Amino acid sequence: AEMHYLKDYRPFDFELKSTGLDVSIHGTFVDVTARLVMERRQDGDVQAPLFLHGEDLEILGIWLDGRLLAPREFLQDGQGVTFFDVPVSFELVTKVRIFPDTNTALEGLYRAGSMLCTQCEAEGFRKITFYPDRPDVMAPFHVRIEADRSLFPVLLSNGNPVKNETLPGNRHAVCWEDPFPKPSYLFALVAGDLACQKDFFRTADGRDVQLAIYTEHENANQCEHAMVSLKKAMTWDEDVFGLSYDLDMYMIVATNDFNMGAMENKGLNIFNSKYVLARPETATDGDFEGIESVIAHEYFHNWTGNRVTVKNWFQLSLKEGLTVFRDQQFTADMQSASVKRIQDVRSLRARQFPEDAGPMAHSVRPEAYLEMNNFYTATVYDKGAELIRMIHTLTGPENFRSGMDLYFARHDGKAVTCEDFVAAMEDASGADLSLFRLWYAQAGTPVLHVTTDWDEGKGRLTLHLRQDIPDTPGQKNKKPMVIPIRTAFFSRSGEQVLLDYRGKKDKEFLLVLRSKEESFVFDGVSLPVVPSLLRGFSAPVRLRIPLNTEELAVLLAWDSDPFNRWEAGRMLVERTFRQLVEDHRAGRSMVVPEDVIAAFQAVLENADQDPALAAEILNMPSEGELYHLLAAEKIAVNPLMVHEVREFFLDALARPLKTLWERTWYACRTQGAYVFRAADVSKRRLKNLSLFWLSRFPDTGFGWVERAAEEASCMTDRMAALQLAAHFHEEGSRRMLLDFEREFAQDALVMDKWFQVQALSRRENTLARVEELMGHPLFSMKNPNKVRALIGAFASGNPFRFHRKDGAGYAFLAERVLELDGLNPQVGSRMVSILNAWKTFEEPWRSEMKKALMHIRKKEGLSSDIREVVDRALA
Ligand code: HT7
Ligand code: ZN
Repeated sequence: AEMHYLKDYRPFDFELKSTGLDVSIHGTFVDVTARLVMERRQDGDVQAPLFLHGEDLEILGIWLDGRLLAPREFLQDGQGVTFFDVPVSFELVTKVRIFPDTNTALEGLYRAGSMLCTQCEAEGFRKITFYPDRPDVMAPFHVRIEADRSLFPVLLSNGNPVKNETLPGNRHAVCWEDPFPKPSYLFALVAGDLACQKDFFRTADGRDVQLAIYTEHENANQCEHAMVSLKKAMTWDEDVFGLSYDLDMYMIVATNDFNMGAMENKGLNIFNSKYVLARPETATDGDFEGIESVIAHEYFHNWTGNRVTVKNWFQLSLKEGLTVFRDQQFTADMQSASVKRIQDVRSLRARQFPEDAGPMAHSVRPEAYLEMNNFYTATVYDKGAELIRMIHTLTGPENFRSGMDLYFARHDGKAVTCEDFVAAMEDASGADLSLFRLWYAQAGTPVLHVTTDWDEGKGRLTLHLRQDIPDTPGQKNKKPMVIPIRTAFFSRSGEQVLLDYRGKKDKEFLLVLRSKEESFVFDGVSLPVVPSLLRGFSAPVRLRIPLNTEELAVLLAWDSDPFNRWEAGRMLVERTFRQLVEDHRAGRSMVVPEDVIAAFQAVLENADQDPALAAEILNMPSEGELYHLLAAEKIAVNPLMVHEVREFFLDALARPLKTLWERTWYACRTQGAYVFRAADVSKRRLKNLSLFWLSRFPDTGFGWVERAAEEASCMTDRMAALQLAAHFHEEGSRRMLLDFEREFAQDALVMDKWFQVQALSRRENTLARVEELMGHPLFSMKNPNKVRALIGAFASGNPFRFHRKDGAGYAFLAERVLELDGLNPQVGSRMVSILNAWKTFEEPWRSEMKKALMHIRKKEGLSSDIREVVDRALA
């Protein structure tokens, strides 16, 4: 593999008129015949040779306009095949053999249990056949699949089925036609013995669309929630964006072997079964939420991604940022908007901010990549969604909708760029987004410094704003960005006050910072006020504003923006934590101030007003989140110290609130059958948060966990209790874990949870237990869900036990990464990224992490996926 640069982008010199695929499935191999009708583009390089991508393909024959080519008539290398002499218009037929059974990378065509399925994004189609495997080459597809009828009764591809054939030797074939021209990354094929759940959806203009969810037979009864979610998503996209589905069939296939969450192949989504299968006895509220949002995300791609696709992979955020924004809005409408926003921002800070501050930092529209699979990142997805959200804020909802309409009117059926999207928004809204475009090009999280000046005599308040954008690898001295800042003010007694800004009286303002520094002046401020800035997290920046405990307590209790209530709680916790860290380092005794405790006590006392929000506010930052907090302030992370200080802080907060937590636990017990609905979800969250706090008390803690486990009647409650039990002594958890294992040994997804709770245990011997569990008959390094459940959960979800001072956690991870390098580099690369933050740690952790990275780098023939990450981490 070689580096790819955005600046080198050139359109393809040929036009692909149509693609015909004939896929013949046999015992250990699959033969793929591709029929490509092509024409040289007159506006291109008329001398250019024809290059088709192709990797790991065994050539059986190549025909140009019906003539079998001799091997000297083309040139094959590791990347593909080149033809130096092709006519202006021609038909090229290639026949190749591939081996899905040995494809452990799960990219291209691979075996997943008893079925065969594909994953082509980003550059996997080239492992199926020779092809211009780039998203700006689109064609209508005609696909014929042939296989043994008993082993593979179900044969699926994109579009509509047009023909069935019965063949000799118990074989059969099905033909599929996809009338919408598409790039190769949206191709899909599935063959297997699958159960099918059917339903239908009537579109706004009265067409009936057949909906079908395919699973293994034993899971056929677990698709209802996915089906309901799909219909909700279809309705929502019609209501909110006026977008209807376009084919006669919408199919979803669930597989246990999948590298990511799901894939939006045209008309035939392929899903990690984790995001399809659910019932109350086996799935948690989190699982139900995940399914609803991923089903919606993939469905929304039909317009933002498929009908309008990307010109090249540098534009990935064009479809991903926009589709994440759409799925976020959908979930906000279906569930609780404030909780959704809080959770998304929390995840942005935990995943994207560190990425933006680390060795893999890249802009939302990256400039270069070695391995495209490494750029399916929090930056492209989640920061990309924040950019769309800022455009939404800057233009307003109606203009945003007009911008979307214009975007589709201009670009339907085309492969376009992020710039095309911004231009459509600009043209439809009349807003000037010229400076805003920098967000797509500049990496790094801006720091927004705010100071206030109150002239009591004049009744005038001035906000001084300044932005600093940190240097990132390859980018220095950046230009100021456009930062939309939703702003309001509160009196000390919690009233939102009416102020005068540029002659206009209002209770909320949208301030837009466009330069490095700017001051905003408000009049009519006769009493002291508390500013509430960046409401709803209106820009992905780090806000630095000196508010004292009293002011934060006002916002925590009274802010009319639920997000900023939560944010005030966070600021309070973070400030207290930093103070405790300083005390700890200076050898002073640590004290949690009474007014901090009182502020949180008030939240708990009033929890019944908004249980969902209270649960978010009272859910304290994890150790991992605290590492990031320190790293952002350039304080080297000492995992032992973070653990000790956090435990001290939690104890100090738990003690005075004990009876309140007991009351809350009882008050949140729900009666009746499990229903996945917002009100019940938030009660269960608050109940299980109570249990978390109650479990901390040394003498009574385990009793609470046992009681909760006994009366748990849905998986949400069972997992909450089991996770807490797993932190206790061997005797405490062994019995529960054994019972759980016996009950669910047959259910792969539930067993993932079983592996995960043990990997997340705070017990001292967790690393040894994780190593032991690798030998469990149900564990497999070849299954990404298992790797994530055990190794991923341990290394990224259990920082205290992973970051051992002796480096044993890192050495363990390094060996797993080397193993994955030979099996599944995509998953291996995600695992090794956990070490990217090594420079933010204190010694000896820092050197031990570096040592693990160097050990990995020593391996010869390292995959491009892992090499790119390791090289950048060590650069
Ligand atoms: N667009 C899909 C991305 C995806 C993917 C990328 C690389 C390797 C495997 C993959 N599986 C799915 C998923 C999405 O964003 O909807
Ligand atoms: Zn997506």
